[in-house]
Amino acid sequence: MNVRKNLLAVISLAMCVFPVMETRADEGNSVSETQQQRDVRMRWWREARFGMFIHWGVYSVPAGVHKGKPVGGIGEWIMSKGQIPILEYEEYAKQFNPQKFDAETWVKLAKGAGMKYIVITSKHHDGFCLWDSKVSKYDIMDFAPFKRDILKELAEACKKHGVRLCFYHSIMDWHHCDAKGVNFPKYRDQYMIPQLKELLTGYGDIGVLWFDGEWIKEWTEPQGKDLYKLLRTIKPDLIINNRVGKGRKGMEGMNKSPDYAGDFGTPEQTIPAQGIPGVDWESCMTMNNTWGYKSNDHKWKSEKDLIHKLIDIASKGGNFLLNVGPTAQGLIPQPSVKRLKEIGQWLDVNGEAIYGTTASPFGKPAWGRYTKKPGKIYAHVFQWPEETKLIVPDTNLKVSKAYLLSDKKQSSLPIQQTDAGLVINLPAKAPDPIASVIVLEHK
Ligand code: FHN
Repeated sequence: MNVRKNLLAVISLAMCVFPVMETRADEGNSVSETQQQRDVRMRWWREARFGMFIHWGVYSVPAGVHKGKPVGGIGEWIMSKGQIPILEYEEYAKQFNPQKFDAETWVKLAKGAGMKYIVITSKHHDGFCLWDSKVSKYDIMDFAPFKRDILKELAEACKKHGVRLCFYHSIMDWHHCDAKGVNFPKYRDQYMIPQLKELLTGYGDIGVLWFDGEWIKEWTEPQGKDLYKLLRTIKPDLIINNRVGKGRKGMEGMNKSPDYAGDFGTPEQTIPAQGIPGVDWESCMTMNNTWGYKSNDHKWKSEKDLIHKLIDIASKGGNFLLNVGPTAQGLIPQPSVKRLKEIGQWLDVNGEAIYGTTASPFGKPAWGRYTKKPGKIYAHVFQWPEETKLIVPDTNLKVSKAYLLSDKKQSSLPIQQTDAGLVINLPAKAPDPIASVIVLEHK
């Protein structure tokens, strides 16, 4: 036992003396762009509106249970919440062998759900890397029995199916011995930045780098700004979230300062009541109560709730990043699959009213939400009015035609302009019990 422990200690020590790659966080040139250039860079992301978040790693092995006892909190925090020492946690890494992982199945599931991009945890707080990192032995090729580069396989499947691949990356690292205290700059320059360069240069056309774990005291806004500049210098069209700096708070200030670190705000497990006017933003959310897989978390949000959340977010001008937490075998849990398929069916019919839309021109009506595109307003009706008349209280709107988006023939619904606004006469029954969309064409 002692021999084994000593060996593990040697391996852990070796983790700290990896080849030195001299890169400083502040070596990048400043990134300046016009509003028009920024709009071009952000375009695909703004149009996408819906993406898949994947939290996957070693934590899916214990799946919320350590030494036979359930550990409280979210699954990917088990190392911290369960106070599992590094060497003991590494044992889980050695068991991470997801034989049922099939990148194409995941990508097809995301695509079928109407998701346009995938953000996967390249490295979460536990420090384990899902790709073949040249500066780490604590990765899927060197430390786990699986010996397949998960990110490479996903990159290929995403390319094949036209889904944009993006990487989540944790600045905080519970495994690396330099990631804390005075040695942090060494971890940053010789480990974290070289790893980010690997991710940006070896895995195709990466859409977003999605940072997290930025709250540690070692990480500061100036470092975030420097890192932002460096990454945009390597890949000018890259989109980076606000957690590259300390931007999680005060998101209203984003996009207003030219050198603010980050391109979009990241409300978590919440939808801002009024959106975040003037700021690009994306709400990330779990389908149950955990990000990383937990065998004992069965508190699933309903399909209806998730579809309403997607519409609510789009009506406020945001994106929805909806999470799945695959198992240690590499399977996306069945309750997630079921929900994704149903969302996909709704989007098959109503996607026009979500993708490429912008925020509601008339706030939030009692019966549902609005989204819009040039010349069109989409009324998403959650509660079909019993009197079968829908009132759009904007008397100035010159609507030329109203029809149900689910109606392939686009048969006109009778409309009247009244003092109370535009009245649309609806059929007796809602075409969709979750949300029916009425298109209002206007001048
Ligand atoms: O601590 C993480 C958590 O595990 C999860 O990754 C979420 C996703 O946004 N972010 C952090 C908490 O803000």
